[in-house]
Amino acid sequence: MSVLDVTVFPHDFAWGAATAAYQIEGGWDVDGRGPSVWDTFCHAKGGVFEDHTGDVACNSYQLWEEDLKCIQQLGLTHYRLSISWSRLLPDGTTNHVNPKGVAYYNKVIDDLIACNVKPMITLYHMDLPQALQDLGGWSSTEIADIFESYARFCFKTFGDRVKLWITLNEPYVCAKLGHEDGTFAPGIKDPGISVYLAGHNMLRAHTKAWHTYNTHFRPLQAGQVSLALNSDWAEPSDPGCPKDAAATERYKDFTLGWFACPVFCTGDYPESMRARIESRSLDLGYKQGSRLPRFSKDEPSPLGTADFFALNYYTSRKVIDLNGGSKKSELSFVGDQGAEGVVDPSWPICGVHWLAVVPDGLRKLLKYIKDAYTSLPVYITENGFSQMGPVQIEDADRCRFYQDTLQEVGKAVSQDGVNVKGYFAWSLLDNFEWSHGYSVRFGLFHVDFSTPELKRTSYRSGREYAAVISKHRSQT
Ligand code: GBH
Repeated sequence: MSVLDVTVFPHDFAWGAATAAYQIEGGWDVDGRGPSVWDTFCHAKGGVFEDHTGDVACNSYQLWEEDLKCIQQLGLTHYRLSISWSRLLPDGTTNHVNPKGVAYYNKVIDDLIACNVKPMITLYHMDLPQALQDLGGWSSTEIADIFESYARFCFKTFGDRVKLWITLNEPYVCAKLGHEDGTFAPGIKDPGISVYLAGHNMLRAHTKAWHTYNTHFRPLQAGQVSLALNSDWAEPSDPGCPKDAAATERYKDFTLGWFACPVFCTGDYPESMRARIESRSLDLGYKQGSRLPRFSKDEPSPLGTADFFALNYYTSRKVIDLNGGSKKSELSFVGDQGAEGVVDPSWPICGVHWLAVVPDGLRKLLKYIKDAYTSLPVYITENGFSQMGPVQIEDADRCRFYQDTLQEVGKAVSQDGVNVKGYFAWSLLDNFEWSHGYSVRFGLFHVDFSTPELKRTSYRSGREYAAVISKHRSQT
């Protein structure tokens, strides 16, 4: 990556890599861990490629020190990991704390700090304790207070050392894939209804956790809290077609705006979501009021409950208007959105089918976030490139991808004036890629899943990322 100009990045730029508990830890039933919805989803079979599970994954529960070596080889300044809620609190509530879970995350955090690496901790990355799913999960009103207690416990236990917190990872994915499409745990297929309820309760949960931090912990701990939002960049399929242009705005509202508008703009969902969902509920004869819940005046507003913007960006889409199509009469999220995102045939696909490589989409999205939502600092909390099929340790395509992407981030900083504070590559390691199991590899380090040692080996992209970081750190 020699051509990348690292001088455009601020001196205190966070150079990171990210992982998530269920995708790497394994140890699913050891040392008092309770099951999560992903254990249930995988063990039920049929939902994941070749019935792979996260039972062992990278075994980071036992091999943490191997992960730490990878982190050190990269020279990361920051490492983003998530806590397995049910490892810490086996039934999801603070009635039962698992001391071995506390000890594990204490060791991880202490080791990182001893190596001069700052932890960024995600409280929730898709793995709801099964005991809470049994009570209704994200569809239940009570979940917000239960999440708040969990967050409070984490702030109290780890917040003396952890200064960057993400409450929820990708509420869009959890709500839509988990409660509308049923392709992610908990595997609920309830089109057009549960998706909005789950999203709403996630926003309520995030809001309560942020307020708890703000009131009770920030004065002493002085950290920052946000939630990580995923979004594609989107442009009209036919730029001259007003219907596609309007569909593109709806696509952005239903993806990013759904969560960004309540938190960063108005305290409520985007106007386009309210209008569409309400009028379509009427048209389709849905009788139980609006499917899009309202924020209660008796609870704190989501507005202002983020100290920075955390963005997960992977890909871009061209958007076509769907209003005339078959979705018109269908009660569903996509029907409500009235728009469909498609891959431009000129974009290369890297590995997994949905990942069209569009590095300049990230620059455009960063500018859009600054113009439409907030001038708060932005952390890119995930971005990456996958491989499928035969392993290529000399992953030239991924090297080019990181070089191009970092160049675009540099332009967002130096030319568009976006206050980007950090970049986290997804992922530190090859890991359990949800419904694709181990068939899709996102790591900077290869993991040999065929032997129990689960040996980690740097890809060439890992070595090149390390070189970029070292060059930047030596200049500042
Ligand atoms: C992230 O989601 C996750 O946070 C992370 O855990 C994951 O490993 C990583 O991406 C790589 O996938 O199959 O057509 O329904 C990224 C956002 C949104 C991308 C849902 C895949 C599914 C497209 N994801 N999308 S499809």
